Amino acid sequence: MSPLSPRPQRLRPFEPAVVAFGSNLGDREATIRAALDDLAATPGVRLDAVSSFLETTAVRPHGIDDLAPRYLNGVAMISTALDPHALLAELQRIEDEHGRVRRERWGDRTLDLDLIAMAGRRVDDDRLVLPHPRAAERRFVLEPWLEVDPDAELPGLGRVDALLARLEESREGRDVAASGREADEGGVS
Ligand code: A4P
Ligand code: MG
Repeated sequence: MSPLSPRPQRLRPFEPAVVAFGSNLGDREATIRAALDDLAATPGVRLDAVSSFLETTAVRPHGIDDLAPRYLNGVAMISTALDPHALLAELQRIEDEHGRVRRERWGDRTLDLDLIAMAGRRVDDDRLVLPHPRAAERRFVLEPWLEVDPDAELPGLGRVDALLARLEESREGRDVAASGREADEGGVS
């Protein structure tokens, strides 16, 4: 006997997640806009809000690099029925489709999509660390996140407004110590 209706499925509830985006090669704004469209079109993903795009100085493993192409950075709030690893795989697929080449750590890129947090989940394995281990130190993540969610919290680390204030304080301290060196827009890494 053939079933009259589709087989029953257990549907996963949608969970909120935060995706940070960055680009410092090519037509940065066009790439980010196309990537956000791709994200919104991904099955199991809803795009809820997008921050404005910030222009920031590149952060390299050795520090701020004023000579590197500048980034456009921002944050997208999504809801997703995907599990964290499946979502990461979709983010990496979108990066690849927009010409992302992985040559060096923190190297220039057409598109970077990082999963910053997903509800209160903690993950720590070879492929994924959640919350993103460097998010709390990066102004280019915290500032746009706060813009779209003034009550945002980084699981285990506290409110994003407090983390951003702490970052600004330490930055001011560093700027005084460096006696007038221009402030970094890219945060500390
Ligand atoms: N991975 C683990 N956890 C995560 C996560 N939560 N989200 C793994 C995304 N990926 C995660 O990433 C390397 C590996 O991290 C992935 O294979 C994934 O399994 P990648 O995107 O290939 O390389 P990456 O981005 O160069 O490395 P990394 O260490 O993730 O760098 P970040 O922290 O993303 O920093 N300066 C400015 N101004 N703006 C920027 O956006 N971005 C970076 C990259 C450096 N400097 C920047 C900016
Ligand atoms: Mg990345």
